Amino acid sequence: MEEKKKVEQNYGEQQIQVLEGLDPVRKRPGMYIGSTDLRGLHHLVQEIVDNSIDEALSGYCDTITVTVNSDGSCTVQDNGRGIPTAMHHTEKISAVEVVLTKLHAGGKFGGGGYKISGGLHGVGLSVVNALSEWLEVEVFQDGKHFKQVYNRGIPQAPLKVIGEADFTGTKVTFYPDDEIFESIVFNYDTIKTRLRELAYLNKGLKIIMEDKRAGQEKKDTFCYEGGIAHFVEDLNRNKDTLFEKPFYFDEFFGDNEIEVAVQYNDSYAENIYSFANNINTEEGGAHLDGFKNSLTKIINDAGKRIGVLKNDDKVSGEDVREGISAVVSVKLTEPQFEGQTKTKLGNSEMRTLVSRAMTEKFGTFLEENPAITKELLMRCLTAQRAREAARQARESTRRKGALESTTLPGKLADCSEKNPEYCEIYLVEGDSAGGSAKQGRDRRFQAILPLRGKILNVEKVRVNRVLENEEIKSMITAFGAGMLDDFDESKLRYDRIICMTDADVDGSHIRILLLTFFFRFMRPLIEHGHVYIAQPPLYKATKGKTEKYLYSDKELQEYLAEAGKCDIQRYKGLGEMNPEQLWETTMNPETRTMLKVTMEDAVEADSMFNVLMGEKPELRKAFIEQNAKLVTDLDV
Ligand code: 28F
Repeated sequence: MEEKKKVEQNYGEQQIQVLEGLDPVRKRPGMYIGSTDLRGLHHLVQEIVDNSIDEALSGYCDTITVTVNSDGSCTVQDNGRGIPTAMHHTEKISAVEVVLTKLHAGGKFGGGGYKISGGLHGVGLSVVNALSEWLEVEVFQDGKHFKQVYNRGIPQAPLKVIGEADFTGTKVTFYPDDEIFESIVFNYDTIKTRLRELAYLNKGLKIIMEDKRAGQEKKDTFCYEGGIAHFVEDLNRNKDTLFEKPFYFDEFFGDNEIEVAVQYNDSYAENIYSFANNINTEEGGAHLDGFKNSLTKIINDAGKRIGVLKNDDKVSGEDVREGISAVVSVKLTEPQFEGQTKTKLGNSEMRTLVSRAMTEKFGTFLEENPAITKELLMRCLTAQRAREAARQARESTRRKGALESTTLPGKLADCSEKNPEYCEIYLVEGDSAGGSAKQGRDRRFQAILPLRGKILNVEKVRVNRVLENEEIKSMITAFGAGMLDDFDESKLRYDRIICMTDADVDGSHIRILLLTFFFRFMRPLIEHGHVYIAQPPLYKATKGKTEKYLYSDKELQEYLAEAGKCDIQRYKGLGEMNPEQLWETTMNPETRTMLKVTMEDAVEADSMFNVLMGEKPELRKAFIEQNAKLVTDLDV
């Protein structure tokens, strides 16, 4: 145990600190990977990819490939140096085996080794090994091809040379243990989203992802020479922007790297993502504070300089961030992660460093671009005025009690049950379907709120306009939980909010507008799984006395193949169903199918909302046609 740390340029095998075996991981998987649901499953991939990323951060690897194989296993390969293969001097096993069978083995915890490392997950290969039915590790090093196989963390033989190699790297293939995980089916898009993000965050790194499972073969390659500047361009990809190319810098202070990209767009939303050592610091921290503080200061200083701000005039942080898309990414040797979810960067020196870099670079950028500076300040002043108007609007609505649950909207048909846990509310497109739903429902626990026509696109207007909208007001009142900063989930009057719209393009559009509204104004609703999408049938097949409802074209084909010629009615809208039919097909909890709306992560969701809501109709159309992205878990 007692090993002296040697200061070396490279790892020697002796730098591994041997801790304990893998039993604890199998006993308490949650402690190591958070959970054993789909999130935990994908964590395994993340763990392995993290190792490759570490190798890339050290400058030895420029390509990572992730493959979901046809047998459902997953392979990650990099072209780094390969895990050291030599014998470990005390353990009498190869260094590879130490890394794969000992908890905490490796430099991340030893203080030596890699300069920069994620460190949040950090537990690495051995944890994945422990939680895999089988795992194969291959190392390509010194002209040789090494391989070793494990079952549930137990080596089946020592590391062996099985051939030659004219390249270097590490390859890990694993099959998750179905005794541990609820599901062992990888989701391509979940992995892809994270890999794309990693490619943005590590400019020049090439990440290839491939799905080889039968019927869903696909391949994506991510490599961004522009790094997070490209990230910001993509966040703004279908919006008008204030400057043509994102403002961007990449600065080193000793071992610390600070990268910032900023570009304003024509929306009113604030989209700033911060990362430390490739980890999304959702709770922010010193680097984000440094960025925000300096941004406000630099813009105020510039305003004074060009004479737009006089005397004590000032624009606030919120004003300068209206319409901003920005990414702040720092890499540092000893990150301190704090906060509830350990996603808040604690290293206070980062506040000063980011601030200093910003003042120098963004300050200069504004000095060199007077036209942009002027426009930016004009926007900030408009934002300031609008914010004041919005505040007044909010206050007056609040005073009038319009947003309080005491005055429920007239068109709401509420349920009789008062315990929110049992209650659900259907948001129904159109008055006629609303009428059917009111008659068909179980009024004890189902409330109906009919919505007329198009819902306001909340991305395009400021908050005071949002609050003037009747449909939105009635939703806020009916839900009873307020919105934005005042949103209080504990006051929610319904556990389930169910969007019931027609199965046509208009219906999809309304649904998306609703989801955008929830996303922007009541995000916890989506985060905590309160939002659902009703699934009305598309067809009714009648043959003699039997009637069958069919929910997709596929079901229709299958039914026709079986039942032969029968009478098919196609439902164009909910309004075509009578109350009993609507209950039977779509609202009866015993028989209905609903889709639960979840969010993979804020980045993905937000860029999607941009696609949906931006100016480019072709993107929106493509989305509406696919439509399924937002809607992942099938909940019957
Ligand atoms: C598919 C997953 O795991 N790649 C890795 C390396 C490279 C080194 C290393 C890894 C040695 C003693 C910890 C090589 N040469 N991909 C990966 N590539 N680990 S994992 O060293 C691990 C340390 O304990 C490596 C010189 N230094 C480091």
